Amino acid sequence: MKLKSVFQNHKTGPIPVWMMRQAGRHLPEYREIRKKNPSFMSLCYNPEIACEITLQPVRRYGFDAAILFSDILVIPDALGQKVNFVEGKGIEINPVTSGSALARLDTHRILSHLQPVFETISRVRENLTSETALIGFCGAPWTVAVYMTGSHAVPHHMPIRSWSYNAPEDFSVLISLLVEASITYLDAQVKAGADVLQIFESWGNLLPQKEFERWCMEPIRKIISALKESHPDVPVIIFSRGIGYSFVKLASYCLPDGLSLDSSFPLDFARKHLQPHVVLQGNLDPVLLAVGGPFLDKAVDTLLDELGEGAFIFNLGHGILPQTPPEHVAHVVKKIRERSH
Ligand code: 1CP
Repeated sequence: MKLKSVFQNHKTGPIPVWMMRQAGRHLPEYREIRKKNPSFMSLCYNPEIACEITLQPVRRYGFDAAILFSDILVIPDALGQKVNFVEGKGIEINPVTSGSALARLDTHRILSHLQPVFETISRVRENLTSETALIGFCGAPWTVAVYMTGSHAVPHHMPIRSWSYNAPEDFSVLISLLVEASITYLDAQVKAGADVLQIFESWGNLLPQKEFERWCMEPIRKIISALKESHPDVPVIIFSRGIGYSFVKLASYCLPDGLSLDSSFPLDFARKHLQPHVVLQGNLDPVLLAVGGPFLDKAVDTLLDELGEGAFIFNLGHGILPQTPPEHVAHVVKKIRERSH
């Protein structure tokens, strides 16, 4: 398995490629399924359809990894906080913003509620060749909490920011609960057949350093160290965006096997200071992938020149944009295959 061997050997070879949010809205075959299924959450809980959607980009592009079709918000949903995706509006969630509201969350339902997701993983694994990795995932506790508190749509993300400053002890109960839920969830994903795990800390950029350490780094460290005890051979990648040099601390404190860099991260620094210690993934600008043309080719070349000699997985700096023409994706995959075999 090309993608796993990058972690095992930590050396050059053919560069594996996959793309964040590869299974979803940029693909006409996904949009076709979505038209017939108005509820996004029920797609996540339908193993037959979720398996098909997971396989679609692998079939079309020959990626080296499939990423489970699901969402980071199945965790709040499993905890009993109803989550809805409303077309044109985004995420609707009944927010939790105080210690007393936490009593409404039920941590005992994680495994039973998410059974269909584990079933999807087993089905996907059965349908992939041994060459293709299956990536399981969850949101990091802070990022999931941003949505649980309804802060994603509020200026300055005030609900979560003020709760975590005003009542850190109360807020830490929510974070601890999410640490435990994430460990249970990821452990079950591995048992169902996930080969690699990725933790998405999409909102770590909101925090000053001390708060980043407390609410992002510490919880992620706990999750990774628990998983390493039961699954030492399953690589864990952390995706974070907009955190700059905090990536260095994140890597040395949380000990992930891989770091997924956002598009703003300087490649020369990454090569010199991160790549000797950890597999790097990223970080093509998703906007450039949507735009296409000679600048896209140039950026792919630069990325391969800078990071392609070390332990590297080609990816984007964030998810594929829905308007991305599939031909641009196919073109980039072809280019990488030509340069690295
Ligand atoms: O309308 C639709 O069809 C739903 C669109 C969609 C899809 C296809 C959402 C809603 N989620 C997903 C799938 C998804 N989400 C996957 C699996 C498929 C794949 O990656 O190919 C994964 C890994 C995610 C992860 C996810 N969901 C993150 C972390 C990564 C990131 O992009 O930063 C986050 C923050 C979410 C929340 C989410 N899910 C969906 C939306 C619209 C959002 C909000 C994003 C935002 O805050 O802007």
